[in-house]
Amino acid sequence: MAEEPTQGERELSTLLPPKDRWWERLGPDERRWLTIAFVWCLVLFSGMYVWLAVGDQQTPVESYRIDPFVFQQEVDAFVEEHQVDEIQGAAVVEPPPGSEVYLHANQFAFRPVLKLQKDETYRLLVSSTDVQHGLSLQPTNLNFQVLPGYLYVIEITPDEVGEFPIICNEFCGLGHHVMTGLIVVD
Ligand SMILES: [Cu+2]
Repeated sequence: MAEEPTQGERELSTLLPPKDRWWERLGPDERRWLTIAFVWCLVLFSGMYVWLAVGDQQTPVESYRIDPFVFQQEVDAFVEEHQVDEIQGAAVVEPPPGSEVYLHANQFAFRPVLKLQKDETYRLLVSSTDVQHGLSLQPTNLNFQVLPGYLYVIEITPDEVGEFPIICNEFCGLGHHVMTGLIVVD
């Protein structure tokens, strides 16, 4: 019969490292899958830099601080100067090609409706005058945060003719689900 370890021996055994190899070696399957997962991590990680260089998906955006009141006044002046039509109460604006165009996000619409020319580069000046909104241009995958107090200048060059709805993709209140806008490219 083995002797019971004494109290002293038992205490000492918790302070010393366990003897020999106490873990089990990875099996071949585990080793294979870990290798695959690790290599895949490296592929995805380097993919970020590859797409940055060749993906052509970085939209140039500048941002500035702006007083919401000033932005509202600039939008009003812009609409007054270039309005050409009206759709369901919303002003339709046709700014000169290559100019600065305003887009105002406000509960619960993006104003005005913009008529742009294909292959012309515009500076899209976007801001909000109440709460945070999300500008999502459909069906392209362009998404921007729109915060009050900040002016975002997004350089866009429409390369397709058509109607491009804008939807708000940041919950902004009870009317969020009806918050839309429109860009028409001729
Ligand atoms: Cu919203």
